[in-house]
Amino acid sequence: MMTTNAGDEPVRRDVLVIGAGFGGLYMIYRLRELGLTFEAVEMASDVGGTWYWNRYPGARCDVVSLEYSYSFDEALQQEWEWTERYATQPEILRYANHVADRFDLRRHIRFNTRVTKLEWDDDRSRWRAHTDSGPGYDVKYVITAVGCLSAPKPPEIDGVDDFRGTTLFTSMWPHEGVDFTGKRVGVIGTGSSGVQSIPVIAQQAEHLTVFQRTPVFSLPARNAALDPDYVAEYKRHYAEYRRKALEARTGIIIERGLESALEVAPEARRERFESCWNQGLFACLSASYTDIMTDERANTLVADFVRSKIAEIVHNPSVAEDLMPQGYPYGAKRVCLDSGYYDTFNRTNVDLVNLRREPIARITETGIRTSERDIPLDAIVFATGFDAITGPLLRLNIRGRGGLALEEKWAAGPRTYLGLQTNGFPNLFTITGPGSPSVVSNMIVSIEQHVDWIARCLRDLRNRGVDTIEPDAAAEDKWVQHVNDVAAGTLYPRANSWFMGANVPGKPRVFMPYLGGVNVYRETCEEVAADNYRGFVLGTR
Ligand code: N01
Repeated sequence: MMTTNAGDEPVRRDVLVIGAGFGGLYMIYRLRELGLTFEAVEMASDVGGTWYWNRYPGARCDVVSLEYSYSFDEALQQEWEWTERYATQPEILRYANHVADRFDLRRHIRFNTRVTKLEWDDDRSRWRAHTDSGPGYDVKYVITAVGCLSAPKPPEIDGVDDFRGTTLFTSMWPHEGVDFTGKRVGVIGTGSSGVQSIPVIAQQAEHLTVFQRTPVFSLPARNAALDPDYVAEYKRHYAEYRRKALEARTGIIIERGLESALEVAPEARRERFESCWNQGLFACLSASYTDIMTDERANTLVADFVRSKIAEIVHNPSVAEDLMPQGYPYGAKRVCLDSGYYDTFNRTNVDLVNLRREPIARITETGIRTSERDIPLDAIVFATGFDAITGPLLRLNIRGRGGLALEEKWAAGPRTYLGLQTNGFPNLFTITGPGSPSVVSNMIVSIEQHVDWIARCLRDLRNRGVDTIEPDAAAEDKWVQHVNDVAAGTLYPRANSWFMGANVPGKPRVFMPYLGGVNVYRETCEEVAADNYRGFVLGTR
């Protein structure tokens, strides 16, 4: 039961969980089985994490609902009814709330509470957590479940505060919604959030101006209502589908090509690409042949195919040209799944501003000033992204052994062992941290795997009377090298993506997720645990 102490006395527990999104909720569920004392804190006023905050119009998942859901409870997966192939944000948030209620998780969570500092006390081998309201915590273990895309990036444009119209961020959308009827709206940013919100805003607004710096590759989602017979059949074989997802590289069931794109006849290749375009699965094209993400020539074939589709859909050739991504490999920036994105630019109430030709000079009281003109607006939507993966961790202000700051240790990029822990910061676990598959996988598959591993680890430590666990420096170095080597063997590092930290000025350019595959990664984690936590130092006081 969640309790808080009176006054400033820290609450003493075995474990503190930070975050009550999908990672935090499942961690709570597992911790309760272990019989450890614990509590969770969440900065929002309710559960759901990314799905609590990102309520912009058109927000939905781009992994199919039947796969983007927990597998840990058979009754839950049988009884929960998804209504669409790709669930909307409100439906996913209802699901998170349902899980919290069904398993009675809410009573372990202190809401509206942000962790402001975490300090390791070497003498006591415990963490002290400070919060922005109420007492802090004195705990043996900290488990961060803060997500990878939860620290919005400032827009880095002059004059944001001068604007007298409505300023909105996709990552912090008002709960009551926004009515754009009769309004002149500007959207800055064309990543997943922009690509999803632009078609919906265009339908409501009097006029929409899209400010695009880098065009993205986007595929039609082919979203539709789920057929009850299909769902019933799928659920009859749920265990098999879950197993297939675990065995897949991305934790998403997808048919992977076994040939090189360069070795097949152009007609057969075109057919394969067309089939992917029609399937509405974002990983389909990159998995269509073995070398799409490793050979520039193979990659260009896909990129040309998508560019040809843009040319087919968008009527105005110069707008189509502006929407075509150039200069970076297909898939190296996160591919989007859309519902009518390119078509939206055929509407008479939508304009595209190519910021490569006409950069934003500043935001004024009445709109956006580019290098060429003033564009008057009633509302500006910032779909400008996140300080991804490390941002949510670094803002916890973590101090490890000897007071070492995590930002200092990670000054040249994140360093972890298996993405689970970092040397010098004992008993601190990270769910879907840098160096794990995280954002290049089905997040829920990766979350379940990490939570299960951490729960098993905590049980083993208790049974063996171990007080501290942290990676051995050499094992960590080796893992970081491995993560870098795997990325270097692909085309991913060749784009200025948030995977690389390239969207945040001054952030080190390192490919942060592990690209070795969730299947291979899971086996590695299992082997490490079975081999007496190989590469970790287990300490007793
Ligand atoms: O953020 P982004 P996002 N001036 O970083 C532009 C997940 N997600 O919130 O590319 C002008 O992708 C920036 O331009 P550039 C998903 O993993 C999932 O859209 O830096 N433009 C870019 O166009 C996704 O990848 C779902 O040149 C500026 C855009 O803003 C991740 O979250 C839905 C700018 C930011 O795109 C992040 O997506 C939504 C500036 N100063 C999100 N600063 C689904 O499940 C930035 N930009 C479907």
